[in-house]
Amino acid sequence: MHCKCRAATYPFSEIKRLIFPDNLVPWFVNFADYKPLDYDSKSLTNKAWADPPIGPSFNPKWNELDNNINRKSHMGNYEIKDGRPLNPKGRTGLRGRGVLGRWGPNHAADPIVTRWKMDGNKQVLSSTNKPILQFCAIQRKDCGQWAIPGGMVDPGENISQTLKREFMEEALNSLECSEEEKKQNEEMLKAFFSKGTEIYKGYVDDPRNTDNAWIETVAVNFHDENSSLVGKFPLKAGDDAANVRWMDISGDLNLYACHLDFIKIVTVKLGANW
Ligand code: RP5
Ligand code: MG
Ligand code: MG
Repeated sequence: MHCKCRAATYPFSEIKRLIFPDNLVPWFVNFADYKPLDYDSKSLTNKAWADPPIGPSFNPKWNELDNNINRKSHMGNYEIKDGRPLNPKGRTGLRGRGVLGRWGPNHAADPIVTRWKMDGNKQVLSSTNKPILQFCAIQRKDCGQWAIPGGMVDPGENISQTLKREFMEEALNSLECSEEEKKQNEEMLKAFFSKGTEIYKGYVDDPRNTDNAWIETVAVNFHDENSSLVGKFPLKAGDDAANVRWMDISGDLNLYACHLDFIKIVTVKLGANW
């Protein structure tokens, strides 16, 4: 859960992370030669959703709700060193924020929308004799990997709003459909998104994480048992999703960040094939 964020090259850049052995990840282990690059993407400049650089004029309330920005970590209080929050999972080989807007935790939400693979009845995989579960998967525009249609929590938004908004934007293309269509979808999905099961809350092993900025998420499963609700919706990719489809779940899927870990928890809960 802390290795994709230590890959050699930082996403969308030529920036090279420092590569070092796993035993030197924890901050409490002395690593005198640890001198990683310090990188803030130019894409952060003057963006309303991004913090300013660390400096005398920037005094956020670390580990608290800072106005409408949630700077608390799901993993408890993070340390501050040289004025910067420290990644609670340890060293990543790169200082700064990379492309992440917030110093410290960047809060996301991940809607894991599932249905059974059906051919009249639940399809069972003969080798495991377990029913095949499908989840609504999107292909990310930024890296082409398949993923859960998750997204960042907007300032002042609560998690359940983010879960539904991101699903609608990325899997139903709500940003481009008519107001009428959007209202219909909202109505139909209201009941479905009001009953979810929290699957995971905490750190995400995201390739964009750094020593001073990282992604945390709340992953919630919304299951359509007889495909009578969202299971029969026409999916349409939108926003930062290039494609969308119902994907059969199995242990050998190659998904973005640590999304497969979250999906596995759902298969265990629902007794589905893995
Ligand atoms: C992942 O990035 C989270 O699990 C979530 O799926 C996603 C949020 O970032 P964007 O999709 O907004 O880039 O770490
Ligand atoms: Mg999004
Ligand atoms: Mg997203």
